[in-house]
Amino acid sequence: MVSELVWRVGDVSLVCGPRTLVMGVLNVTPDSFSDGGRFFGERAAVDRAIEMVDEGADIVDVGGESTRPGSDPVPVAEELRRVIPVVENLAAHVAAPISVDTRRAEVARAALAAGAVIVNDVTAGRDPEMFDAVREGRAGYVAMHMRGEPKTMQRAPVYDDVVAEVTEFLRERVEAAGLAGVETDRIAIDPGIGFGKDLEHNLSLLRRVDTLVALDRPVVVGPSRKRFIGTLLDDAGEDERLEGTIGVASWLAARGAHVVRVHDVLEVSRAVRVVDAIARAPG
Ligand code: HH2
Repeated sequence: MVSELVWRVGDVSLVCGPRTLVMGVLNVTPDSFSDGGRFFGERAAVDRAIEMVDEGADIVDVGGESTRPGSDPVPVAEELRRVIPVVENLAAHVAAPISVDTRRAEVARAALAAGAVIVNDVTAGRDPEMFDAVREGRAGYVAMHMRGEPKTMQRAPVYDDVVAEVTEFLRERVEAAGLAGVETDRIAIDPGIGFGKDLEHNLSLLRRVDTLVALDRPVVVGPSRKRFIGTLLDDAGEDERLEGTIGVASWLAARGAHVVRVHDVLEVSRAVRVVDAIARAPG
């Protein structure tokens, strides 16, 4: 059995625990590592979001800036231009809660005003205004761990004890957001698979995901099509990582993670439904 937590996002209460929730990735960027360019047009983005909800997405996560290793930051005006019309359109057409994947408070504020209810922040609040934006917008919040910056984060990252360090970082970020007035039941945590971590770091964090679950906040994990899966599968390309992604999502479902962030919503939803029936039923 997985303990039940309520994650408040806007006026919605997402029940985390009885089943694994699926966050569908919608990158409205020309350059994201696996789906860049595919959903860049507004119509294509809305169609894909509707499809993802039909496929089982509980949350749709819209991102306008790629944070893949080696990527350059996007000017804020460009990020706003990419994200806000899509969020507005989705808020009108999609029943699932909409999340905005941004590290900028300005983008978060505009997206919340346009109808998003979650801010997914890969920097866990490096923008000094971010916690204020989340509090004022009554948003749900994902605080993710990243070592360094996307441009350079994969240059030989070093930890003494990656699980302990990431856990302590996230614990401290929940506390910092709380001190800034963000209610604790609005905050989720994410170990940031692939963000300043090598293969062994990623595997350790996945192996010990129970350490994060023990922090009593919803745990979000984004393994989808990431490089570590390719590395484990004889350098499989991004379009050859579906089975590996399903494997990781199933592991996470069995170990009590609350939300998996994935591109392949249909396949992963179906896999975690089966795992949940085994791992999360009472008795
Ligand atoms: N991973 C990516 C982006 N945002 N957010 C959370 N909370 N957790 C993650 O693991 C995570 C994330 C990177 O993946 P993707 O969005 O597919 O690629 P890109 O950054 O190139 O757009």
